[in-house]
Amino acid sequence: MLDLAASSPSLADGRTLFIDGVWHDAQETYERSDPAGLEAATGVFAAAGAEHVRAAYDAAAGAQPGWAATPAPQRADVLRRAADLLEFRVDAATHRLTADMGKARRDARAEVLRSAAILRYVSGDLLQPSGETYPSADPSTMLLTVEEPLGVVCAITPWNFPFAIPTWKLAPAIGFGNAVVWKPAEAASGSAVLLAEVLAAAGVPDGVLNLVTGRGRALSTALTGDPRLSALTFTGSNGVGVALRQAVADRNVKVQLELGGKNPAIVLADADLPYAAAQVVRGAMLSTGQRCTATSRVYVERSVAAEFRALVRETIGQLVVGDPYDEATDVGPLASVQQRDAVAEYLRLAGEEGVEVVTGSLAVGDGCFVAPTVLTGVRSDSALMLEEIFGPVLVLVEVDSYDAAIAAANDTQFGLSSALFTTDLARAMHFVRATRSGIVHVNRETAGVEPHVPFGGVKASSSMQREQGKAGRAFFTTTKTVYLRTP
Ligand code: UN1
Repeated sequence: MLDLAASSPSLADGRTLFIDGVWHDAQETYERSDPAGLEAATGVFAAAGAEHVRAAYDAAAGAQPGWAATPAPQRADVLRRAADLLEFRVDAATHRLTADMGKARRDARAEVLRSAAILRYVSGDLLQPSGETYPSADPSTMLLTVEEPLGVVCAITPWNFPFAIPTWKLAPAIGFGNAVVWKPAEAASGSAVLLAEVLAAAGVPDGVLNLVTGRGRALSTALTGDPRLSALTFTGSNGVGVALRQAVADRNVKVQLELGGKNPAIVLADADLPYAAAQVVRGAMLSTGQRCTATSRVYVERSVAAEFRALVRETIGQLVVGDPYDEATDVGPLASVQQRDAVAEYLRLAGEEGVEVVTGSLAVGDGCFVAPTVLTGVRSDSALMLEEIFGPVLVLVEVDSYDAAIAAANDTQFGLSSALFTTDLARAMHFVRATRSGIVHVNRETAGVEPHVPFGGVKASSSMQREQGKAGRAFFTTTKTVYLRTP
């Protein structure tokens, strides 16, 4: 187990590479500042080079066989201890998460606790049945399957869920006996250091988890090119995801990509409108809209559109936007200056296209703050309607019928999550079948997931290798078929 006193990471001097159980610095560093007040520095991080990535693969490849041979109940204990430790450090982790990318404190805390729940789920799953037995055509043969780890896994994780997404990749990857090389997004670096510290202190052996902080673009060849790589798991943009897949396409590397979304909600005239408005606003605006599951289009039946608009405006008016460290805040800043600029570009386009602002503003606020904004009168071929904005921006569309709504909702390159608000059971059942998305909610917001069920999308949203639950287990393992008999 790591001796924390002798070797602890430091955000002050950039000792943030965790390789083979030791914290290292690097010649190059990068600094991060607090998106809530850009002048405040939050840490200095080591910018790993290709040599660090190679050392991480060396460590992972060396440690993996011993870890795979460790009995599953023992691996389960390590993950359960990590859950306990993370809960014990929930305040520090929450603070780190907010400092990294500005998530409002309540949501940040809930995310840290979600990570603990994921660790506990995987810990429990490790004691569930593994493999199957089958009847054989040969009466002397026993025919069975055993589940085996893949080997060395590379995890590349985004900044929008600095704890939850890495945990739902690392927990099953490590739990089922793989070793990991982990590259988190720069804007999640502080949280990554804390999570790695927790996993090490819980007893993940040296070399089984290796953290390389740094700049993605500079490291991608080293991360994807290593011949010891067995599986690649990535959550982030479509552009990067597709490039990563191409980088490993001529080798047998298992690939799991969770990419963008443009998630629709449909509100029918028979829905509970105040409830629907509250759910749609949550789905669109919490986490400042920076979720691939965020609601970004809402289709409302014309007969209730005026009432629904008024309810949405009123609900958004009640959101507390501001200091993410304040327990009362609902919506914090965007995660970084780059993210603010990307969202500002869509707002500029909205101005150029002359769309109507239902509530909010087309101007960015101070620093990384953008007001929760609802637009209407957007053309169906506008980038605002087609592309993932990843900010607190919702497009509202009036439709004549349920049929028109579902056709429009499905008319997108993405297919992650979708929602229908209705009290008509027949419509709800139709929607569950007809919506083209990996996740469907009836009378619930599009965002939010539970750790024990599969997560992922269809079409451009995913490589269709689901994460979490049994699907996560299936991704991080492979099956060996055993024909067993005596001579
Ligand atoms: C959630 O909705 O709580 O990057 C999780 C994302 C998704 C996770 C969403 N992969 O936003």
